[in-house]
Amino acid sequence: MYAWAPVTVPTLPPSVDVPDRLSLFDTGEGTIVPVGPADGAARMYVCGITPYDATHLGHANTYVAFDLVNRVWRDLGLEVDYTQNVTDVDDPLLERAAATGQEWEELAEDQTELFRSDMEDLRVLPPDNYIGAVESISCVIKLIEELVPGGLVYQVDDPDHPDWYFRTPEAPGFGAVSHLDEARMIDVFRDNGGDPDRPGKKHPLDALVWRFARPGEPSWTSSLGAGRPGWHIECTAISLRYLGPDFDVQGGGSDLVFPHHEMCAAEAVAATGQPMASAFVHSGMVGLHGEKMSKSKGNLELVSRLRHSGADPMAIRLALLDHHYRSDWEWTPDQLDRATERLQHWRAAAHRDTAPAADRAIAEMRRALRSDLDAPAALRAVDEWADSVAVEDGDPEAALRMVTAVDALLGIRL
Ligand code: 5CA
Ligand code: ZN
Repeated sequence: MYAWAPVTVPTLPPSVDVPDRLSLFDTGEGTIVPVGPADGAARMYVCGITPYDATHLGHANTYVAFDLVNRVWRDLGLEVDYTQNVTDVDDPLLERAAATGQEWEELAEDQTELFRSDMEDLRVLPPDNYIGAVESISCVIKLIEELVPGGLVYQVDDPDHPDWYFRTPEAPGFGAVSHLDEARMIDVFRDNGGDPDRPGKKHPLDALVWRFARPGEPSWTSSLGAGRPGWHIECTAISLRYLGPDFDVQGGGSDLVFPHHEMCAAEAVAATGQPMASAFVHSGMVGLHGEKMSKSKGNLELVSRLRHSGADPMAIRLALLDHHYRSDWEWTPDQLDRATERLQHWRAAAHRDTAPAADRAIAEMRRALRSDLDAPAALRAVDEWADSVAVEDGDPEAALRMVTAVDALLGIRL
């Protein structure tokens, strides 16, 4: 499917004394590691939305975090090959459509369109491949078919619905993303759309890969029977098809560490003999009223609602960037007020005729972002520069250099 409008990223002159690679926290390794190649193209997959409700600030925070990864890589001179999926057929979407009487395809299309406009407002760079589950059905079927001869997928012992399952715990390295013990995995799986207690499965952690058609549900014919894909295999198939194995970053919010990313990783290694990705990177959870912001609970603040109430999208983006990407935090409206003031302060400084040299601040921004995406420290470097503009004169070009750097590295238009 089409993504959203491209965003131009200006190029900056190099800085001295800054790291020459991006490092991020890899959930699997439990430590900060260099990510992406030294040159050439970096490959990133980020788990996309399930389009049954509008983009909330939690989603926005996750996509803005990975947008910084994209921008830092580009600033390092790398090409970026970025794929994101849209889970445009899955249980929650079908349930919402059934509850509201809307066609599921129409619900998915409407919400995906709203997501695109939210991403455009926030100046998030579009993925190179924006891929729906529905348009990937043949790719999913092919991947499952490839797993059949090795006995890694089987049909559950249920004559009415002999759904196909993947033998997740058989995959080499299973557990290396989340490091949970089996009892905990089973509990988390149960709470996150899994079915560990289903009779007829060979192991509680086996993952549904092809669900036989049920009355009233959409289905596609295949050698496996008429049905639709399970969730994890969707991202495995799409990432393998568009990025190949062992890509640089598999990303998403920390709610996806287990089961989703662990199970995708297991399917990919079983299918290819290679790891799915070199690093598994997770953004923190944004909460509202003491709980994780979520469509299912309905405790949301929407990007589109803030926009309609007059918020500058750059202030929304700045409010998100003021939190380190790995921290869990709560949204409160005063954060938008603070970000709006900060933006005004930066804009006032950027539009002066002369300004103090920007090179030190730009180097500091790069240093902060390349070191596990420390966006709050990068923002502080811009604050200091903007503060100094009030007291120091200097170079007529400096303000323009800062505007360009804030655009390229932070995606904020001044
Ligand atoms: N379609 C699947 C991924 S394949 C899915 O999880 N969709 S989602 O719409 O529920 O979430 C979309 C993205 O936003 C995921 O990367 C998820 O980890 C992230 N996300 C969801 N809720 C939050 C939250 N409260 N804070 C931060 N990120 C969140
Ligand atoms: Zn996914």
